[in-house]
Amino acid sequence: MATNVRINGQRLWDSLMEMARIGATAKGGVCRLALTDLDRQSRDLFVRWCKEAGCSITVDRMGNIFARRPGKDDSLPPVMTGSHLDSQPTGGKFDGAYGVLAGLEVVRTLNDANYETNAPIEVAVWTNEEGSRFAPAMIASGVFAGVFDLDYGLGRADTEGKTMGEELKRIGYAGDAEVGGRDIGAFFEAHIEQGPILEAEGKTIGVVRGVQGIRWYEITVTGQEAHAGPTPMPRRKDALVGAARMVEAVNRIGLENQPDACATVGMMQVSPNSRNVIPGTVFFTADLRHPDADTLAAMSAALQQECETIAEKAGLTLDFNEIWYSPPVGFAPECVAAVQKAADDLAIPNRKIVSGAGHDAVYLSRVAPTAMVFVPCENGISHNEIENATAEDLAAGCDVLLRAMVERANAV
Ligand code: HGY
Ligand code: MN
Ligand code: MN
Repeated sequence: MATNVRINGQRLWDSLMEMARIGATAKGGVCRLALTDLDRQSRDLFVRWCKEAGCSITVDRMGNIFARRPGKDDSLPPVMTGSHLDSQPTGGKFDGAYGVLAGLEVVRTLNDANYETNAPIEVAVWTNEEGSRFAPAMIASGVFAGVFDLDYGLGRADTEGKTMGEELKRIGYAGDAEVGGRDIGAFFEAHIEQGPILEAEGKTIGVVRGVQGIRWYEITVTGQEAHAGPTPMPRRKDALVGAARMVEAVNRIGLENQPDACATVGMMQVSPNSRNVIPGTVFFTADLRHPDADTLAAMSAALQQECETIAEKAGLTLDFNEIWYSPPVGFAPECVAAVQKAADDLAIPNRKIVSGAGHDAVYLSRVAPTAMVFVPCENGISHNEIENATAEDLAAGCDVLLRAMVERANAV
């Protein structure tokens, strides 16, 4: 492909802004939870755009969407890119949508250049990457990679008991294509960094060489509901006081494993949640992360031990469940090299980086040579409605994605 071919940055930006109108929030972000009507609307828009770009569309049984642009030899495994369109409840307009629409922009640019790659190109939308409405995260790419079986994936329910299978049917994206089990030549995902490193160092491109490990927990603490007035302090079995000590332990374990550990409690439900009743039951989640598997395992053991000790001392019962483990992954050297070469050839300031966030690329890396392209986001803020990125950085990342994909699609 001619070295002067560039993606159309304005077209990419306009597509992002149009997509951001679906589920737009007052503070400039998006709320587009997986498999809601807003998710359906975003999927419909993507599918329409891809058909307009001449792609064929396949939807599999987990609702993953694949827009395919033929190559010279359609029997070759496709070079794939993509990300997700579902968002956090107070999410940003770039998390996920950038990777999907950067993939579409690659297709549009190849069309403009009338350029045909050897291998076909596919742009994917992975269902429920965020893990916000349905846990765990990255579940549909996980089924695609054989990490979770299909029934487990379709059976995952939200807090109202609605399952992914039911919701996929309801929004019309319960496809009939088998999930995974096919060869993929390479997978690339473009994404905002969602952290502060690239911006702080003045780098436009992150050449992502891997993703840190993640462990998720669901923890229930049970004490005894009682009257907030007549119940003497020494007689109380206060589930919220116990849970509060456990939340402090989560944070402390994160701080004790610096500089790389992360530890977060993001959800908490207190029952009966009445101001003059001693809480009898508290449910909360914990999210531990570290690039090193052994350290992450040690953090996990320490958390379980601390929770058990806190519960025993306070006369509470504890239900401690690890519901998800995503081990640290290293990406394929040939794909990382393709991203590195593209950034260098375009003379774009870049650095190698390990992703703090999970991405569908984590699971794709089990079934295809994989790498990611990061671009900075303002103040490193994401999973927040103020999430922002510049059109220039987003275009630069898409140009790198284009070149890396074309290199791999012609390498066969
Ligand atoms: O949790 C994550 O890292 C991703 O945003 N789902
Ligand atoms: Mn994301
Ligand atoms: Mn996210």
